[in-house]
Amino acid sequence: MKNYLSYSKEVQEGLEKGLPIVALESTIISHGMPYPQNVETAREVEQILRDAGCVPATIALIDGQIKIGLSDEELEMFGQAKDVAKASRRDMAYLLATKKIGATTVAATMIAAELAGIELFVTGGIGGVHRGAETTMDISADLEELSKTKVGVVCAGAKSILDIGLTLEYLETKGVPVIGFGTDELPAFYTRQSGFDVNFKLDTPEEVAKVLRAKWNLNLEGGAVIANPIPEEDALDHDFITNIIEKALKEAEEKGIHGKQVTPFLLGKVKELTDGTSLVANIALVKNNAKVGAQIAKALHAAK
Ligand code: PSU
Ligand code: MN
Repeated sequence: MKNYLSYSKEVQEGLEKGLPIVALESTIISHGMPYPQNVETAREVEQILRDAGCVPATIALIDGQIKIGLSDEELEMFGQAKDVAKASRRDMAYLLATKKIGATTVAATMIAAELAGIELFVTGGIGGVHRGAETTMDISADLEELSKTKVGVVCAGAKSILDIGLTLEYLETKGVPVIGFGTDELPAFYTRQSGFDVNFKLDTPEEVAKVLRAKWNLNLEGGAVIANPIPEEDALDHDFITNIIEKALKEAEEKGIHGKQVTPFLLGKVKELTDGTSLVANIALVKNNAKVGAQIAKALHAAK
């Protein structure tokens, strides 16, 4: 195992000093946002974590290695390169064995984080059950991973490009707790409301850390979704974004987009149709998640 893991200098030093480490994904950089905002956001999110006393570990696959922490040049490369594979659980072995470059999804980042002993991961949105999954069977591998890999995932809820109700049903079946950070209602990424309840509302990082610790002390495998709503001032209008998402979904269907292209296509389309306002909201919510995630990581670390 150790043969595949390669730590950045910063993460290595953080481990030696006993600092809390926070995992970050690279698919959001390579496939979730356009250049140069992707790299700018990645850098800012890392800095938010450092300023809060944590060590950022952006995870990616390079040259047969699972990188735990990227250099600035590597971040830039993931932001610019066009040939980066989107790497989920099923892609990892192939990409490592053939030494190709892979940007890790939520699922693959969780796997890498667990291997590296990192308990908390901050991102924007998780994958879920897609609308129409009853015929397409398009269900993100992120959900399965949440059921078996011991990492807490801070996100801004589930986007309504997904079927949020079915996503919650799937998570329930798989035993994955969905925690609302300061909210009873699951946020829907660009908006604070989804019309669906979370399982548990918790108001402080310490409470979240206690629940995660209890889960893992019980040897219950898997992680948890910690849903943190987008700040009020950055949220998009519900009807506006719903309308746009409908258009994006329709276009994806007409074009026959399927498999791993679905989520990147929809994100890109939504950005285009909103004239970039969805990107501004996306950046704001990821940074907000980093602020909350840093506090949870510290509380988890203190309670170890
Ligand atoms: N949602 C976002 N931005 C993203 C993703 C999801 O708002 O970048 C990425 C994450 O890496 C997530 C992946 O793990 O898309 C899910 O892809 P799929 O639906 O193909 O499993
Ligand atoms: Mn899919």
